[in-house]
Amino acid sequence: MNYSIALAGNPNSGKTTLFNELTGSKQHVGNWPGVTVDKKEGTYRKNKEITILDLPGTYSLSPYSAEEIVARDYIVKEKPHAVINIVDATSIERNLYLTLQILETQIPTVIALNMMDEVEARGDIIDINKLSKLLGVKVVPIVARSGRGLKELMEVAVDVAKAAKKPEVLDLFDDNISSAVSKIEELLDDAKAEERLWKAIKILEGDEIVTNSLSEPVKVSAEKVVKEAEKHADGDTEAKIADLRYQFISKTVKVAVKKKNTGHVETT
Ligand code: GDP
Ligand code: K
Ligand code: MG
Repeated sequence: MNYSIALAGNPNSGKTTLFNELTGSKQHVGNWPGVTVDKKEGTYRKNKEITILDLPGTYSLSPYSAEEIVARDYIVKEKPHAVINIVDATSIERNLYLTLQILETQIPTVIALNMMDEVEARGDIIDINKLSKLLGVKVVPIVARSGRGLKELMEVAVDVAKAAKKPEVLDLFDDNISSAVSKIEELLDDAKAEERLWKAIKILEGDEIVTNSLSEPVKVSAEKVVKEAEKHADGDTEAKIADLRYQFISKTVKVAVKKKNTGHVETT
């Protein structure tokens, strides 16, 4: 059985370093923005049946840049068997914003918590089990640059791909947004079951690509739900959803990350 596994993460999280380690290729590693706008493909050195894709680095799956559109189209349309979401462990808070959106796509996912060497050098402590529990997916600590943790990462990624294991749906929205998401999901009965959640959320965020892909009657009904939800979200459901994601991330980091230099848990 052949599996396709996509690497998705923020710019500079170490995607290309990981890609090179896994495939033995020598793609340019560096922090020029846009260096990986084209997705790159290779095969896993230890198992030629596994295709690895290095997606462009993004902070979100909104349709606001070429990188975001390439990454998200690959994830939601071509549907890899699994996504390895590479997270820079030295700035978990910022990186998890993309993570939450990847999880919303319901694609089987494992988190590769990269740069653990830097975390350890700083004396910070990350509770991997807690982080994994709160996010509802497996988290594997790695050092992409030295290869540490990559064997385990690939074992987990292949397991998740084989089992087609969908991530848990996280409880991060308030009643207003949750109920609007459910109502829009019901309207999307033509869409595949696993696509309804992320599409409903994107429609509530005012995503024009998703909204314009709807049939006219569904679009009209969905717009009514959005209007109603806006009334209870200070007129801006997109901002409200962003805010709720940040609140969830903030709580998660507070529970799972202990920074040495501040002497107390991270709060912002
Ligand atoms: P990309 O933008 O996600 O493709 O990230 P790159 O692979 O280009 O890496 C960005 C920077 O992080 C480079 O300087 C890498 O050498 C560095 N890097 C990648 N992985 C690690 C790691 O595990 N530890 C440390 N300390 N640095 C890393
Ligand atoms: K670095
Ligand atoms: Mg890169």
